[in-house]
Amino acid sequence: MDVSSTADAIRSMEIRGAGRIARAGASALRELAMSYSGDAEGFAAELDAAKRTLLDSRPTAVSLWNGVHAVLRGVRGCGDADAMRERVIANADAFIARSEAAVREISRIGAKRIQGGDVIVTHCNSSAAVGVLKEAHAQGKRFKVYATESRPWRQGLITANELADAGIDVTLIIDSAVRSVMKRADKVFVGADTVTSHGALVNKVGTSQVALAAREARVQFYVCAETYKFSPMTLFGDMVTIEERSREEVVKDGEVRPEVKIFNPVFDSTPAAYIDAIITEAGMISPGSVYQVMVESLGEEAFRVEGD
Ligand code: RI2
Repeated sequence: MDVSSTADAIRSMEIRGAGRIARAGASALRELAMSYSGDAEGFAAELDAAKRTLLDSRPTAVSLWNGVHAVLRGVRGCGDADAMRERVIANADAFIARSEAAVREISRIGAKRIQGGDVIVTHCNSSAAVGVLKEAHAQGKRFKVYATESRPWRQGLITANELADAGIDVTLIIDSAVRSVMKRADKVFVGADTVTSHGALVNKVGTSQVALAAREARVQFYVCAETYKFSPMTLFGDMVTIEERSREEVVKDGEVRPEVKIFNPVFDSTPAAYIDAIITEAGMISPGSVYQVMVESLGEEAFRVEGD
């Protein structure tokens, strides 16, 4: 898929999930490199425009930003167009492989936190969190999962189907039932769109309510996040932009009077204090260790990008 169709598919959520959009961005840049036949200067300009198009598609998940910058790293210093092309392709392949390997490693590490008989809550649809649950089940552990519906896109149905396909005992609940089931829960596993340098989690709207209910019920709250979901920009005080989407996603035409305003934020922020641990491919870390792990795994170059 080329850059503009990839950006369209990300914007319309045909391609969704923080990890998936990052890999899709990387492979669109790879495709651009494969098909480009002009000189180095023209290539640099095209890559720059492609970067903007991809980053403008959805604003919140830093995975896309980190993925795009990982692919473009070092390309400008390559000299001619052929060397630049090779660099983009090698970077894209490395990023995609690293991203897929990270989900497998998170699944392996996270599965150790699950015990037979556990009652687990998850929110929305995270491939990292689902990976943990599927791995624990594959290891023979038997547990129950409550999956929230996750209005308005209802990604919870994807989660419920994925878990049911794997043979896991799963119950779908509406979002507002989360506090009712939390009383019988042992653990929460959710994914991440962005983790800030001070350990706060930006994830699907409603995650902070799940965390609040978990804290009240003294239920452990785990975040499953590849380290490329850690945001270097937050270290310099940048705020994470919370995407807002259209009213049509919440109500159909004619369902409410036109003067009724609709607020449809896609993500929310859960403070570090509500998080027991973040399960990454580099290990299970406390929210307070995000900065150190971020520097080690993203590399210092990730902090030196200008103009974004
Ligand atoms: P993985 C999703 O966002 C959800 O918020 C989910 O928790 C997060 O991405 C991470 O997903 P959306 O694209 O990368 O559905 O773990 O808005 O798959």
